[in-house]
Amino acid sequence: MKGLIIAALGLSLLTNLQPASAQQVAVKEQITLLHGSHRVGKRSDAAMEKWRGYGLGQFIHWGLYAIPGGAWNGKQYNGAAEWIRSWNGIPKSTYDSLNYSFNPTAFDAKAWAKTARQMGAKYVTFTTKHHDGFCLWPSKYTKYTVKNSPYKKDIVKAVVDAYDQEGIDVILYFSVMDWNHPDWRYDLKTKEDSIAFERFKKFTRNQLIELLTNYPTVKGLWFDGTWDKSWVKQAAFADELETEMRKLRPGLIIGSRFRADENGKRHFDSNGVLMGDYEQGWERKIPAKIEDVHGNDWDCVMTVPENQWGYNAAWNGHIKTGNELIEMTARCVSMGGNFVLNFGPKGDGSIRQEEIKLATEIGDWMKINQEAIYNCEYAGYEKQDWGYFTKKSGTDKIYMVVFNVPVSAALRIKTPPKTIIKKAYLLADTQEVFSPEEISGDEYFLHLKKREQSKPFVIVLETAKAEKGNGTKYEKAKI
Ligand code: FHN
Repeated sequence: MKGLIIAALGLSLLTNLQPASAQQVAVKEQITLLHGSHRVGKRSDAAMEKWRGYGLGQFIHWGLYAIPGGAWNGKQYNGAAEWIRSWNGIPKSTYDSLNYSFNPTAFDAKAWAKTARQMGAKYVTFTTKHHDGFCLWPSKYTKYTVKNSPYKKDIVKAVVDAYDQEGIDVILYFSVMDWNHPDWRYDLKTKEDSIAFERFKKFTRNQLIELLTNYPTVKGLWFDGTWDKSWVKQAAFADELETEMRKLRPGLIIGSRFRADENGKRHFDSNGVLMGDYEQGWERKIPAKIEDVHGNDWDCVMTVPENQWGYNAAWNGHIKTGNELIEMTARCVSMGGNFVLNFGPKGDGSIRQEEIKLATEIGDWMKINQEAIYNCEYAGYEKQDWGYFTKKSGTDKIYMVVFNVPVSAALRIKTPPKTIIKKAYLLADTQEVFSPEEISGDEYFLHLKKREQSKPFVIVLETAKAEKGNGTKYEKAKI
């Protein structure tokens, strides 16, 4: 069956005759798709459960673009540093020759992994190949790799080993779009384009199988550069390749950016069902409310400045602070997502001081408050202005991650029906307990003793289900 069938097809004809409630019965009928989503609802296996509990991750964008660091011959490029090759200010061939200067003498994968662990990251997404096509592993299928640079050594292996060692799961970033490959096309307009792209598809498949074979401990693949028409038209091929990869690595986690369905729909198929294991569309933005994630798994990837992923020596605009990034982490977890903070190491392989400082600030906070972030989920509590609720999965333990203390120093809580608060205390100091003051049925104030706070803090609520909540004293208004 082709095309979407809308049950209320004659709706527009009836619009003037029907009341609003009758118009709302318009229901989309499901259509049969050959290459749509393979599943409705969340994955429930151990690998995905673990992914769901990460809370905080690290993204690393590193490649040849780190050498110019956002500038060429003293001129600043206005876009994201990793896109500098697309700038007319540089001849493409000159950029492509940067592999002959790639010799990151300060690269130390173990130091990177230590920084990530100290920050509290539970997973890392690492760029094996960005849009420029340069491979940080010695791929057999192209000469444009680290093997043919002065550095020579396999960087992907060093990163995977170092992060494995620190107990941080690794996800490999892979850009399908490849500016360096002669057979890559943005669109397939001629027969020659199609012939070239067939070769490119084979190349892409070989590289992905190579990555999964060379680095068997990786937990997933993070795809990018999949928006061009050439790739969007490959629904059958990409579907088959996804199946092949999943067969090769059971438990492999793949987000919603890999493939389109046969109607060219990306992220969500023509029936509106998520493609892949989690929604990958939250780039530099966070859902405003729980309804926006439609019950799906998701993660948010975030830059420190506005839009710089690769190293840019001249960060400008607003630079996020440690507290802002902690807030984003809590906000994501409160809506069931993971927060992934990007790092763009320099051309020599070292991590810039600003990023080290942020990692330290986040890590210092996480050391005390991580219980409210790891293995936590949406709590089902009404959102309050002071911050975010998270809930330890599988328990009745609720965390209040407090960022804004009101002048009254009273934090409002509205519990879901039939919930009692048994105990409330500060996570950092369990001796500091609070007695919730009932202000209405199911609504309470927690009165803070100190009003001045320089850091976000966490209050734990030990709750339980009960026939009636604590809040029974207040009679509802009869209106
Ligand atoms: O174009 C890329 C960009 O350089 C960066 O890699 C981000 C990371 O999510 N992804 C693409 C834009 O969506």
